[in-house]
Amino acid sequence: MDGAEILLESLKQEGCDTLFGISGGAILPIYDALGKQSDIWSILTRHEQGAGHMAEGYARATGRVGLCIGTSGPGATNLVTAITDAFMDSTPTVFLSGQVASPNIGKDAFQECDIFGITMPIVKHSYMVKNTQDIPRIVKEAFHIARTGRPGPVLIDIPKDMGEREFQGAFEYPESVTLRGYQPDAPAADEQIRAAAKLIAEAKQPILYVGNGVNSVDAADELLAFAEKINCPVTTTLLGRGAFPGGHALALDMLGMHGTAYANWAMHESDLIIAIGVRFDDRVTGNPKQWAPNAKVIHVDIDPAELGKIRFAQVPIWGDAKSVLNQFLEVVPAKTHHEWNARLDKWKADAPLTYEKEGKLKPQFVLQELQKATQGEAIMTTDVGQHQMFAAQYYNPKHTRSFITSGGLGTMGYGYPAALGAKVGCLQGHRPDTDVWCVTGDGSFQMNLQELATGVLYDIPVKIAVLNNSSLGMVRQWQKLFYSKRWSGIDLAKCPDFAKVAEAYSATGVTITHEDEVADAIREAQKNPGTVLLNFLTDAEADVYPMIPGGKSVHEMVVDGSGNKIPVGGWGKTHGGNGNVADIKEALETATSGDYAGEWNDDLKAGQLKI
Ligand SMILES: Cc1ncc(C[n+]2csc(CCOP(=O)(O)OP(=O)(O)O)c2C)c(N)n1
Repeated sequence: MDGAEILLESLKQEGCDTLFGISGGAILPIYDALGKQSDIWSILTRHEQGAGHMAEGYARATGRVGLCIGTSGPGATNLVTAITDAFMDSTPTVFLSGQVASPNIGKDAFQECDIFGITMPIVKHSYMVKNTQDIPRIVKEAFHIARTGRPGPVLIDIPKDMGEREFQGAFEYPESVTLRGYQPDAPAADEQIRAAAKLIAEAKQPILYVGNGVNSVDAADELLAFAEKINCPVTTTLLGRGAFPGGHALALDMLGMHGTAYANWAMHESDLIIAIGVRFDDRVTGNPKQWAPNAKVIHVDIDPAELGKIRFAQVPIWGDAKSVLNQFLEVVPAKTHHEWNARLDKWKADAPLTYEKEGKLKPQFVLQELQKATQGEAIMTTDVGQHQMFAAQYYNPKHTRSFITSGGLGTMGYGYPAALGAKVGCLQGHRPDTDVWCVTGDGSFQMNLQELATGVLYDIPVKIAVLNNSSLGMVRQWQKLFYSKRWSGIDLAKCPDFAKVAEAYSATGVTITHEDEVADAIREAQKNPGTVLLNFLTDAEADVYPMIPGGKSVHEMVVDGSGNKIPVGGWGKTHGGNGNVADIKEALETATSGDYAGEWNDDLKAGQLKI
């Protein structure tokens, strides 16, 4: 066998069924071997970044390790965004990069670049193959590292001659891995579990704050059982969507910058935060000094570096969410919190998500219709921007691994390739018959729309909803709120006609301008067996609310941009106010003075921003 055949045999031993990538000079030996086999589905993408996000989407939807390949030099550097994205969102992935032949390394050879060095800060681990016979061990270790502990990307850089060189010995794939100093799955200490149980028993206003760590170990069932056992409300991060069923009586939905008012208020009022698989991200905490001031913290995380990183935890627990939740279920007695939950129910009723209904087609309305049509059964991927936040707010995935978005890096161009990867995972039998929708913006979609060719060529039927507001909407919203509407670099009015673009790639494209066309368009797309792009021409003035400005606290939350809904009798009361408009205006005035002066725009100061 030559090195390339050894590599493919090793990948098969790992159970790989799909690889996304683009060929090139240095990786030719591996593509040559790929062409001679049919066990691994080799999907040729149109850009290496697309391939990387497909591997991520595949991994996030299935829980398996996503596999991606690119050639040396520009092929490898095109992978860098996807590798960073996988690193930030702890997505189990292996990236194979071609490298120039060993004798040429360090000589500025054609398409040489030090991808090993470039990616050093953004991988969980990396390898450069120096001996063909090392390939099975390297592959075994790479997959083990990618999927265990806090998952993440692993790079294997393969010089061209390593793929070509013959190896005379018998192929042997290691059965197990032992890596000195790497013991990622230590069981949580019993004393910590007992200490947590004590805090839970004492708490009167607890809240479960859960994130990707729950989805990534498929611990949604355990979370549901535990939340119900201790009668504790649950709020999820952006990447935690799907970890807890939307619509459940204990669901507070997403928290943070664009989270629900009731989730943020509940967090502020809580006396105990049970944080599971979350990292107290700044989009959640805003100003960490003012965040949840009265709460003790139990923090469960598979990565000990996260414990106490942002917020001191009275009980830090090093362990994976599934095992720790099972330990909690054994040890923690059942409880009720009637008074606390009744208060939260009132807040939910007083301050639901809402939006201005008048005028042009609203993106929120499209999401509501998508929710109705799919019943939360579909996998939804998103890009980055306002549409991402609307999707997180209005789409309630029924299942774990069903809301796939770029959270940490916030990568525009992620959504459609990630959707293709997720759908490939479904087609490969890991989640058969699951529909995949990509909700994207007109800016984001243009960053990787070339992958329509991949979707159509390989018959990967993803449905795409472009919420087309002819602008970089999220940037526009910030310029509206914080830069006195000095529009700069946001106008996408010269967008192509996306429906025609879809047709140019032999997909189906439809443009929708009115509310009454939305439901039918979605239904038709669901019935269509191929790739469908729905180009929704939406209102550019529809902004994302609630909003807690970056670095600020819940006191500065703008509840509703439309002026339709003020949380009367709501949270303001608990803070000595009367919960009415004046109360909220006062909060906004605080936001425009002192430390915050100059950050809110003139409209807001003049009281013209409707609240
Ligand atoms: C690759 C990349 N470049 C720039 C940004 C900064 N950014 C964040 S949101 C956004 C606008 C997104 O516009 P669009 O995709 O049209 O979505 P919308 O906000 O209009 O829904 C930009 C430019 C980013 N997140 N990613």
